[in-house]
Amino acid sequence: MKLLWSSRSPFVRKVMIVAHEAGLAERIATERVVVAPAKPNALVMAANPLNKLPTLILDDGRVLYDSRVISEYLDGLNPGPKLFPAAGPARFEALRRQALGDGMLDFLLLWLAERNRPVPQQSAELLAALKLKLEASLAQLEREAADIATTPLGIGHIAVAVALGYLDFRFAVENWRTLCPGLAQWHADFAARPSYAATAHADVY
Ligand SMILES: N[C@@H](CCC(=O)N[C@@H](CS)C(=O)NCC(=O)O)C(=O)O
Repeated sequence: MKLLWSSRSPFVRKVMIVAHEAGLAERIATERVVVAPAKPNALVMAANPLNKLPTLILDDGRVLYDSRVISEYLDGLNPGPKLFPAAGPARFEALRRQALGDGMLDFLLLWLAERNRPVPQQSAELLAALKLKLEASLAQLEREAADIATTPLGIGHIAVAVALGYLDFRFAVENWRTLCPGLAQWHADFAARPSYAATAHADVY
């Protein structure tokens, strides 16, 4: 299978961490592509009308997107311990935590795009709202840090770790560790996993 891939994309990192944790990374060929909302990439568009990474092209030509769908697909290929709990409260807690990590990435990408506009065109109102959402999300995660540290590894952990990794990559100035000491401790442990080290972001074009 082939993954349309970028070392700058946190959602790509998320599915690659899943692939490593599921023991499937070597079965995935990666093709580096550059995407931007205002510059549709013809190769990506041919497979995914949303022009988004990650996009996974299966060996029989079927295409899967987005990171949630690809992650659950890869998890299903792994006969070992599951990253998506099968049912019940554990499943919905993992899915909610995934939604929180993914949602943080959604607003961080919006924030990055806003920050990259010429200063006179930037919306101070939007930037303030994004900062408020970041602080609220981090406060929520800090309240959950003990539970995150003690529940079995799942897709929620991976999504949260990727969001924190993206803060380190693009928003280091926000200094999230000072707000979240408990979360920082858990993240340091998670960052020691080979899957996290193998998927580190890089600004390669
Ligand atoms: N909900 C999607 C979000 C994916 C996403 O926003 N990907 C970004 C790169 S990190 C992208 O492809 N942006 C290009 C565009 O929006 O045209 C997922 O979970 O995969």
